[in-house]
Amino acid sequence: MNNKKVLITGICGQDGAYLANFLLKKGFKVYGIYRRSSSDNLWRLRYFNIINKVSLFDIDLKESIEVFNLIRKLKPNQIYNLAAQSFVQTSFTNPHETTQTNAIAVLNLLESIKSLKLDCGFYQASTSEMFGNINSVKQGELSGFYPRSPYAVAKLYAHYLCKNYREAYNMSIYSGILFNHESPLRGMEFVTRKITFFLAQYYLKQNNILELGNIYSKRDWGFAGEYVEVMHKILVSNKAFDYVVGTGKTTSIKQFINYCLKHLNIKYQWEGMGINEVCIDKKNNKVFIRINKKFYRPTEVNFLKADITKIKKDLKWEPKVSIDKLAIMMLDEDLKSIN
Ligand code: NAP
Ligand code: G4F
Repeated sequence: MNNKKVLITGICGQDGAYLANFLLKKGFKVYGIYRRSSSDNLWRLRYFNIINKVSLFDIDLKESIEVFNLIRKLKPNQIYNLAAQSFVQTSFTNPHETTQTNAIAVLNLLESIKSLKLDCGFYQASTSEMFGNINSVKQGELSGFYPRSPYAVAKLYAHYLCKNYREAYNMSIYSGILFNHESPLRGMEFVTRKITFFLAQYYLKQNNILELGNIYSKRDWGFAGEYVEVMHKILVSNKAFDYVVGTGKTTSIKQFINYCLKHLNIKYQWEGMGINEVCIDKKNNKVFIRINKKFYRPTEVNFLKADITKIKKDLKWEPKVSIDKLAIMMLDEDLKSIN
């Protein structure tokens, strides 16, 4: 049993729950910041049966004094800053909240550690969204940034702030630039889970229509369960401060749907173009997927594909779960939960 203390912000989110479960198994004492809500937001901790194994603090990350007091009280050895307004679409409608949580709250966290002179490793959840539209075949640690949403702009501020505090004050701050990672615990608003949950329902009841936005954007999708282990690896390995984490493969939303349909053995046909594109169920000749432009973004990131040369070499890490396997994992869990 190690008695090291870790503090995870955003512990009730997808990554927070996977990371808490992983670190508990490693023997860490796990503390988490979450926001109490009238709707159930502890379901992911319940999924791993770890609610009673972690200590939870109901604090909004924007409340800098409360965050400071908690860090002063706990004196954690490691902090994983995973809390964020993480849905890109919402960042266009809610840019202030997004900026306060994703950028300014990070400043508050770093200032707390600095002023307390805490000997503490800090992990920042940076994102491939920061690359945005840089128009390169792959994106790695040395690529440029061209953020395309208030979400990505705020994350880029936090990313550079981490770099600056590390250099200016010699703090142990690490940034994982993670590409999209999904799981059965992914929020319903993100496109993979929106698709798997809908298709699982459709497979069982066949009575609904799925509406999507841009199905031609491409993402480098990996499995969240693997990626949280890398967060820890980056923080403890002490080799370099920034790492890109992804699979090195890219897939369109449409291809992801096709993987799902193949697994469910639904025979289908895509027809039409642009806003008029639809997917037809060959069994009954009915449209069950169509486009709705309300899901288009004002500015889109069309293409993401990670260059993982550095992490492979330094940390001997490679992803194991491919996107087609991930689609099956998510679908099977959704089928199980609906049944
Ligand atoms: P997630 O499921 O949305 O979890 C984020 C958590 O942060 C939620 O539990 C949310 O709680 C909490 N939170 C939001 N605002 C807060 C605030 N002001 N105070 C306290 N808690 C707050 O996101 P995720 O997929 O686990 O991602 C974890 C981190 O990695 C995020 O920073 C995200 O931006 C980053 N990231 C994710 C990916 C990915 O593909 N998953 C890729 C790159 C980077 P509420 O329920 O109360 O809102
Ligand atoms: O699933 P998404 O909402 O994820 P997005 O925007 O790539 O962001 C996720 O990954 C980032 C890492 O690159 C994280 F930083 C971020 O926190 C988050 O976890 O959308 C993926 C793609 C987009 O191109 C979007 O336009 O799917 C497209 N899409 C098409 N129809 C849709 C839909 N996205 C959503 N959410 N809903 C749709 O109906």
